[in-house]
Amino acid sequence: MPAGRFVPGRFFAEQADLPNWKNDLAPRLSVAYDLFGDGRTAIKGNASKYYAQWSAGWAKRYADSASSSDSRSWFDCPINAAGTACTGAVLATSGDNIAQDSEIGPRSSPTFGLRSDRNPAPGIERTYNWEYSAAVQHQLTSRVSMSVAWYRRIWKNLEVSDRELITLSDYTSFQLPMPSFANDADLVAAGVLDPAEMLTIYNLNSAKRGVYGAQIVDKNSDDQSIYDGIEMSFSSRLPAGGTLFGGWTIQQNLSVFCASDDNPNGPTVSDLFMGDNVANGGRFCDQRDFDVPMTHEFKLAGNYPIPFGFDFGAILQSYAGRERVITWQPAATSFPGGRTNAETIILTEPGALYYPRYNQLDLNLKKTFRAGRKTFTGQIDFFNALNANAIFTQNNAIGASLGQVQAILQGRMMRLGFQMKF
Ligand SMILES: [Ca+2]
Ligand SMILES: [Ca+2]
Repeated sequence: MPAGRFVPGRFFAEQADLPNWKNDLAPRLSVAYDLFGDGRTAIKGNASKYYAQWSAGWAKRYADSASSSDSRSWFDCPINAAGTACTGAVLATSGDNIAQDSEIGPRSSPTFGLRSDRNPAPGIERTYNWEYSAAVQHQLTSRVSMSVAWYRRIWKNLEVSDRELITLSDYTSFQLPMPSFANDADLVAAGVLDPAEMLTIYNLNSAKRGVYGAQIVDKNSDDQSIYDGIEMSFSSRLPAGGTLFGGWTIQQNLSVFCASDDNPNGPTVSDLFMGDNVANGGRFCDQRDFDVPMTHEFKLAGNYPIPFGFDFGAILQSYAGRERVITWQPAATSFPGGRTNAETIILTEPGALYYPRYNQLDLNLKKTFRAGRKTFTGQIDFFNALNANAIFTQNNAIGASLGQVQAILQGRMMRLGFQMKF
């Protein structure tokens, strides 16, 4: 590419084997067996391997050609060295609505236009998971069947970005008291944080400041993400053409993200299940060491024909609230000797705090009628018919906005539908 106004000419050589994943065979094995030979009881088993799905994103992380943006100040006048105001000199180019080079402030980042110093480790393998399941299905009567299923999913070869020039020994610890969370009544009432606790915080030694962003290598690690679930359900055909279905799911996902030695504060990262905040390193990195409860989810759904050709349907769902992870960024002034990096500290233990359980009832009424070869269906739905208002997310960062509600269950909503088939 030829030179532009702000950058010199560019040439990017081919980067081969990015990635070079060989033999990515993903076996899927399933069995089903008719236990008594009468077609009424089936046992099923499954073991399947799934690789992380990537398109161009993986290669893009390491591509030599990178795009970046920069903000420059421009006042249509000769700019001072700091790039904050006019120098006071008035030239013929001042006020001409053209941004001459002498009018543009300095670039804001010394790494502008450069790719990040991040590379894959030689021989890095693709992240995958194994999923196992076992199920029993049984037909109780001619109208009712039930099933019990167990699921387990384990991730392997998880990638960790290692700052190779940074280890835990590059940090110095100090203590700070638990910050005030008195402005969040829910959090106070939950009693999961000890207002008297002294927290150990780590500050990166300032000599390492310059290399914190350098020599980042993505490696396979022993980190784990383990999901277990049990699902019980029944389905039945009611007399007169109705159906009824019910399910109960008990599940738990545990993250074990302890491989990183880059930050003993345990910064937040998304888990591989719901994307909730979990610790990457630090004292909460192994969720198996904490009392993380199983969560329960219930569903009941049915539909039933009622007089005048109407069909009535209802779905009742009950979900456990997601985990609430309270974080804190200690002020720069509280770091002895000056803060090197801003640090986000997770305050709540894994499994300690959850949003409230929420229930949702959806109703619908449907009528189908025919005229000649055409079929018409009219339908009215009420989503969240009870207008429940459960809290989905709150501000979880210590500060003036802690506890502020950010999202709730969508309010009651009616939908009218009409369908014609011909
Ligand atoms: Ca100008
Ligand atoms: Ca490291």
